[in-house]
Amino acid sequence: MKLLPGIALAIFLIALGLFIHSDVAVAAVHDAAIVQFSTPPAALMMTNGADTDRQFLLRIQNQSDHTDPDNIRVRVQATAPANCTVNGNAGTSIVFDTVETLGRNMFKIFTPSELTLTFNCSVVTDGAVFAVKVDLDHDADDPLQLDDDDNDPTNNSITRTLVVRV
Ligand SMILES: [Ca+2]
Ligand SMILES: [Ca+2]
Ligand SMILES: [Ca+2]
Repeated sequence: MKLLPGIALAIFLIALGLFIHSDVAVAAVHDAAIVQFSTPPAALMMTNGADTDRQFLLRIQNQSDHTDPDNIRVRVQATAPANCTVNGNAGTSIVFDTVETLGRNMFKIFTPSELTLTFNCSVVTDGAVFAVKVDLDHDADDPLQLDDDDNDPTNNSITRTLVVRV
């Protein structure tokens, strides 16, 4: 019977498929990553009450090992020192918030024109510090900085600081 080897092969392939889709298979790696967060020079020359714009460049990547795409929430949070604001907000505020859908190994670049922040101090204090923090949330389902879906959270968050100079 020439049919038998074909049937045997079909059974083998079905069994292989069941194995791959069973819990025996290695769990997928889920990894959203910040691969670049470029900042302007850390010194921020300011005068009382004047807006100072600075541009940032952010590059993220889906480094998961599974082929189905992931939603990745990208949030940028700024913290202004006393007497100062970022984009008009005092204290800590979210200044950028979006969700990107990325396939395996795909990058997304947020250009400086998308990530321009406006710094202002009514009273400029030499040495005052602004902080700008990026957080990624794999699956876009968790509160800020509380992502619980990523196998490598070390590359999901990064903070840059800018120091005010008079
Ligand atoms: Ca990650
Ligand atoms: Ca999440
Ligand atoms: Ca979650």
